[in-house]
Amino acid sequence: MRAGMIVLVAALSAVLVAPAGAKTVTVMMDNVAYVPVNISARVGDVIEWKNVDLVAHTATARDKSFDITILPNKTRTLTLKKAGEFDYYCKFHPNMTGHISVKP
Ligand SMILES: [Cu+2]
Repeated sequence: MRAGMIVLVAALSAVLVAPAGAKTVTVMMDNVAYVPVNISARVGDVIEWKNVDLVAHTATARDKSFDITILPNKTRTLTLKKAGEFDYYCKFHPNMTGHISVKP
């Protein structure tokens, strides 16, 4: 119970310190593809991958800066911490590729 409260407070704090203007960009994982393939965002923004397929996917950066597994019917998020160009792919379906352009 106490641990649950601490997690909740931490989550609320994270929301409160999010920079003004931060946005969430949604990428669907649909039919073994990222939709859209190319997205652009800014540092502080959140990428939200929504897996609507019946199989698990990953969002794995070529430069290993992130590696997230998204189970079927699940959504996972990543807060962008650094600017740059990030190519990523799914470890289970190497033909499944995407790109995130992150501006400062
Ligand atoms: Cu996949």
